[in-house]
Amino acid sequence: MKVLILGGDGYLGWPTAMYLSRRGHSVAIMDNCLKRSWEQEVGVEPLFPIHTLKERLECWRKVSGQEIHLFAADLQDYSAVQASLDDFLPDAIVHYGQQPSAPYSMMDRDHAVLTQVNNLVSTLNVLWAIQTVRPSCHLIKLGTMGEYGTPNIDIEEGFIEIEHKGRKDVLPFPCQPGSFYHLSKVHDSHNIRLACKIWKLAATDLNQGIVYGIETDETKLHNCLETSFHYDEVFGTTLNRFCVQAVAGIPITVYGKGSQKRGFLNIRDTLRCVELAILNPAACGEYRVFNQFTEIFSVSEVAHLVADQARKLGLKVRVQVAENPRVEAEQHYYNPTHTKLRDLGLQPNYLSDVLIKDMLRRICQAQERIRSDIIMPRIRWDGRRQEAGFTAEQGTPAETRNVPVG
Ligand code: USQ
Repeated sequence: MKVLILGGDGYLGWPTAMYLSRRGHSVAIMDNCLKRSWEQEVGVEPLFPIHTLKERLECWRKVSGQEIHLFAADLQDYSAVQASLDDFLPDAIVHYGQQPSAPYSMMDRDHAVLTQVNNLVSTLNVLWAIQTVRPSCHLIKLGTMGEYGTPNIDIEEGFIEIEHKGRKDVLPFPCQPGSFYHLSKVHDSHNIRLACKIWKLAATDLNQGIVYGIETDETKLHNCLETSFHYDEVFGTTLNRFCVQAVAGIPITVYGKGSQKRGFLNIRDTLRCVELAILNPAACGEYRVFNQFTEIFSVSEVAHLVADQARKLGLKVRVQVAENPRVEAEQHYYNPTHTKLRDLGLQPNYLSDVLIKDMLRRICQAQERIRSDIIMPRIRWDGRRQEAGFTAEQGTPAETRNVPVG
């Protein structure tokens, strides 16, 4: 199949491109490396050095013998999007090409606006380009479990049957997202659903949980193929951040009570879920939603799972409750359905002690690159300035960092 990956330079987009290329699909990437400029803007960088996209593609050609074509285009540039689709004529588009960070979207007005304009315009451009150039193309859009928020009822996969005043209907599941980033994904979902209805497009919205992991079978083939693993407060997410904190000797930052529950999945399962969606496309005119995660943990459970394994490696580690920079429910009911990808054949790679230990060992190899100044949270959801301060202590200086044994 011909698959176009939007945002193919990112943490998930790049491994997905290689994974599909290795399985015989004809793969192209569209990316203008905007994410790298956002990283520079906020002064952060991935833990492992990341090569330029051109170098990555060249390395992939040498290592695998496969070609991944690059469209170096901005998704906000409609004529470039349309021209790329016209040139490549994809059977499926996997859309990761968005501003992916909730904290970034909450920094201030400008970042909230940038996030929503960038994310909404990119998706609208993709929808219009599909409708104009390639209406048979299946859109696979990365949404988020954060679209639903944390309601006091079970979360369904996209839709819920409601009985109201004696009448019944199946309606989109109510969304109560907690950041301008998560809200951008809700707006996207509405736009995609409308496009499927009026233009008979086919789309799958993958409402993904928190992804963890450093490696896939393809990133391991050469150090030039590694993916951009973040641990900073802006682009890093829970489990990945906690592993780096454990190695750096910085107390693991559990925000608030730590009873916030979320769906998690291994980066390898993200690739498999996307593949399953591609191989089992939505029908013409169908908008469907899959909840894409494999396990539920509270933030505090994740912190302790990481701390236990870190201690077994001889690392000195402490789990510390930090003042919560976010405005979110810290104690809540959470029982989302997630059967559709399992029904298509997903066999999850569950979080294991071995996997956490492997992550910690791998991070230890890059210990000297860990910057403790980019870990502690400064972006507040309540709009107050960062000077208001947080109670968790700052990281230890480099010379007193953790030294692993074994
Ligand atoms: N948290 C901590 N300590 C930290 C970082 C986060 O306790 O050092 C807590 C947060 O307060 C929150 C939870 O962990 O309750 C999740 O935060 P996160 O930063 O791991 O993830 P989030 O900002 O929600 O967003 C991430 C991805 C996003 C994806 C989403 C799935 O960046 O792209 O859509 O996870 S979900 O969380 O299910 O909405």
